Amino acid sequence: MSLGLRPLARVLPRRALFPLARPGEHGLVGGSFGAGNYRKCVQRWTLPGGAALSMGDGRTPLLLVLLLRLWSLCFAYHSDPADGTTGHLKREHTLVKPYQSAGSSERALWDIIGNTMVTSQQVRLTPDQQSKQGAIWNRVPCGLVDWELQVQFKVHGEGRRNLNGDGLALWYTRDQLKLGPVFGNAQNFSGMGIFIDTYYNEGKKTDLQYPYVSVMVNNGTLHYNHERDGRRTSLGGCPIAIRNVKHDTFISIKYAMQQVTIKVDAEGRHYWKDCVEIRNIQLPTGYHFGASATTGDLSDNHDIIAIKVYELSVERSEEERFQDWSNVIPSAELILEPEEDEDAEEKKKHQDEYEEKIWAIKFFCLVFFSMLAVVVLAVGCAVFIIRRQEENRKRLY
Ligand SMILES: [Ca+2]
Repeated sequence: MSLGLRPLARVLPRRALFPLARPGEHGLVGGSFGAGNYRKCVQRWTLPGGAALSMGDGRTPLLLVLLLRLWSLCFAYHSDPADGTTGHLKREHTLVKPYQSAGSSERALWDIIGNTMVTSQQVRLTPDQQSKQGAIWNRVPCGLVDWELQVQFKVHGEGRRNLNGDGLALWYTRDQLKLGPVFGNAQNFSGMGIFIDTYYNEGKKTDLQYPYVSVMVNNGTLHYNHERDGRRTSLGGCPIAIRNVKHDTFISIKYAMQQVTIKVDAEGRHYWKDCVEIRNIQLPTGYHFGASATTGDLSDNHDIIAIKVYELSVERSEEERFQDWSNVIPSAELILEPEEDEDAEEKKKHQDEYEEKIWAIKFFCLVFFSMLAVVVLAVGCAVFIIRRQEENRKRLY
């Protein structure tokens, strides 16, 4: 058996291979086999760059049998319903070059706020400058029950490694166009945020590698703690090396059958890599997709190159198909650390700061009064000596 570099298209539908073969067009539209399963299966049998393994000429029947067998194994292995069966691009939720759908006109599909700038090459959420924040929001509410959000982006800047910040966030939320401290969006949001955090605020207290992707689902009651990188409210995530790389980064967020599946292509190899899967997440229809970013003392350019949303078709029961999903309250299985712990830590921090200040005041008082005593003593001695000298002088006369 010889291993040659031949495309799988000989035995598989051309349409199915297209997602991997076209740079920048990851997982576009699946055929009857399903985009997700196709992608996984093709990945297992492709080399970097999209070349596939096959077994030479003149043995097509055997080749067919083996490949079909492998194909069936692949399907059996990836039978997770959350992968969906088809994916259809939804143009009303799509943002691509030259971004004619973004702006303030009545026909625009995307609104921009804050320091966001739209050029022909990217939507720059923030420039590489301190204290900036901006966002872009899809005006059209999403009526899809099962969907996939794919975002192509780039994070780059002049700052040295670990001297950059703060990152960007991708959103599926009820409210939009509100600037705030959560990567440029408002606190206590309702919906889901995917944070691509490029600076570790917790410092040495964290064992995570940054930049780090994390997921948060909120019903409006949770508070994102920026100082702790939102660890208390994070549902999971993965590290992702994205900053100052030559190629663009891709992230796929699938929401299907109440499961969120995140995959990333951060190495420029047109290859999805698993990041995290989180089950039992409830999200309603009718929310908005968006992206936001922020900078603080440290900064970066946070650029969105493209946003694409696909409708996923999954097997659902008759009841589910006619269910109204718009009233679902966002929820997830989040095991919160006791609030008191965070408060206690905060109180201890304040107590330590208070004690440090008191000690500094005491030290200052001690030094000041010591010096004052020395001066008074010196003056007293001087006066005493001068008087003695004067008395001696009078006695001599
Ligand atoms: Ca952070």
